[in-house]
Amino acid sequence: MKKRQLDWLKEADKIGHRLEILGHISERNGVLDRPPFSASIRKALEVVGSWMEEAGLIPTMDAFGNLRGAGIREKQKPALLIGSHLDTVPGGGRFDGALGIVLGITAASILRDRMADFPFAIDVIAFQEEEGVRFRSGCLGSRAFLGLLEEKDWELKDASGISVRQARDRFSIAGWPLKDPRPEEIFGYFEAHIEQGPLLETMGLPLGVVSGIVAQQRLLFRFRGEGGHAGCRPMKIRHDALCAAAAFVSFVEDSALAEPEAVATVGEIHCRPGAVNMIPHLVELAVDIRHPQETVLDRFSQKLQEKAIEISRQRLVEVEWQKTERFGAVGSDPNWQDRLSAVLATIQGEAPRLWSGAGHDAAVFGQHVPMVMLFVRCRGGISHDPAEWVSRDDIALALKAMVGFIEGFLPSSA
Ligand code: HGY
Ligand code: MN
Ligand code: MN
Repeated sequence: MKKRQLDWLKEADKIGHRLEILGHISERNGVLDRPPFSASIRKALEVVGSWMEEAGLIPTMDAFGNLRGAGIREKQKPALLIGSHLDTVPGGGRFDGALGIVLGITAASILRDRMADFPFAIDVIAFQEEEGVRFRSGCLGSRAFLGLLEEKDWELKDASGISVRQARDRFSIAGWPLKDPRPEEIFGYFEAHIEQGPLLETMGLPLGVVSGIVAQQRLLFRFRGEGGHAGCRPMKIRHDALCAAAAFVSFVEDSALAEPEAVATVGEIHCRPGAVNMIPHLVELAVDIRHPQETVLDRFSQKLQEKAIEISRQRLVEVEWQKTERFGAVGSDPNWQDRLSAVLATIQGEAPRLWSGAGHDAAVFGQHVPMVMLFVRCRGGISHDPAEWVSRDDIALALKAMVGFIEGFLPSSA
């Protein structure tokens, strides 16, 4: 079948327009905030579902609330899954997650009249939950898709005490059949995503091949001390939960600075009762730690837990914690890395291979099926911020790379 002459920049404009639309579908005006199982993600799924239909994909929702646009299949072929996530962090950018979904839909549309030539069908998936903000554990959507969620995951609760299961049970979308993904053969998983770091920009290159995704853990710590009047309680007899937590947070930072390639963040903290003239009696904080090697990360995690006990003993406060997430490091499929590198070499002359410090749904798939990610340069390496931005030219090149990667599986005769 003759290849259509493509105006990549025109396709990039359409993609940019769609990302603009999704960038305004949010729980709040003026800030992009699209949590899982929310009214805004329902709206976004409906919009993405209509784009899937325009591209000739058949949208279905699985029992978790992921939206799968199934490509045409003459006979039972495995599916090449192209996906990313539709949820966002609060105050995030419009490219994180959505770019990979809209690129996938566009690539499926471009290749739709050549589907018979491929050894697979092309399905595009929008995962309901990846960020791990609402329930403090990420990639719930892709883990559910692969049937990997455990009871403890379904029981994870958000800040208002709603569990994953309750949130899912209250969420449905009319119009699309609800069905669990059949344990059919998956040919592999491909995800295009912004780099969310500065490396490609520093190299002056638009695209990169992801060689692997770091190991990560998330832990929720609770320090319980004694409350009291800010004016009448002598310092010497206080058991201030926030001062204990502050000592712990400094230790987290110092430990990460001392451990090459480790990163650690305390991005969420809640202090009770939270009044200026009341001594804090309860502090809850969420810790995110990452490292390319799982064994190093486990040691690092153990060190933090031991420090929490030491601080609790010194300050006579109680401490408890729970591990809400634990991901091992995942390497991309070597052959798929080579395939994608060959495509990038034709587009930009070289194919840098980068480790991803960010977690992705690709890390879930990479433990079970061939997987590779395409990184796309983002201005200043900024992400998880409204200033997140990708140029029209780089979107065009990312689309070209995605289509080129998929076409690489065509029998040479086609
Ligand atoms: O946290 C992460 O790495 C991803 O953005 N969910
Ligand atoms: Mn992301
Ligand atoms: Mn993100």
